[in-house]
Amino acid sequence: MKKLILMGRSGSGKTTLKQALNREKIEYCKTQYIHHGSLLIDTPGEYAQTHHLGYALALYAYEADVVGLLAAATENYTLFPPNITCMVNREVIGIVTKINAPKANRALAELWLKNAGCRRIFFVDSVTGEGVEDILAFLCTVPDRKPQQ
Ligand SMILES: Nc1nc2c(ncn2[C@@H]2O[C@H](COP(=O)(O)OP(=O)(O)OP(=O)(O)O)[C@@H](O)[C@H]2O)c(=O)[nH]1
Ligand SMILES: [Mg+2]
Repeated sequence: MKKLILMGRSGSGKTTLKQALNREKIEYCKTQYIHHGSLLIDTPGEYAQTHHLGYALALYAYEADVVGLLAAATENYTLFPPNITCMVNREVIGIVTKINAPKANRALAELWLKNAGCRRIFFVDSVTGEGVEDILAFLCTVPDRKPQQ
């Protein structure tokens, strides 16, 4: 499977999504440092929220096959500037979390992620599990490669 690194502000749902993808018990646990697992890399939101730590995230992306930018459907502004995806040379997907929360605005979060440069967007509720299989199926796909001559 492809390894996914999760990035986004604190509270956007990175750890909860990690637990859902790993089929672990869903429980709140503040991320204090980067967790590097076999399928997923979970990062603290403060890395995305602090200018100089953002460069560390860009470097850490090399450890993964795919970068996941998270935006909760409840967020009222975005951290991601336009075309931020060009900072990394990995495929970048957008993940909208908390899609069933009261006052969730999926469309706005999707727009922010597309504006950041994500072409493919997933929609999840990590607590109910909705949409989690779609991400797992994507991580299982092997990119088409031309046979070597
Ligand atoms: N309903 C719902 N709640 C969610 C979802 N994702 C996260 N939450 C809740 O949002 C809160 C914060 O989630 P975390 O997964 O800890 O957020 P995080 O991005 O890992 O935050 P940091 O570790 O601080 O960077 C928790 O109380 C979760 O239960 C979701 O998809 N749906
Ligand atoms: Mg966390």
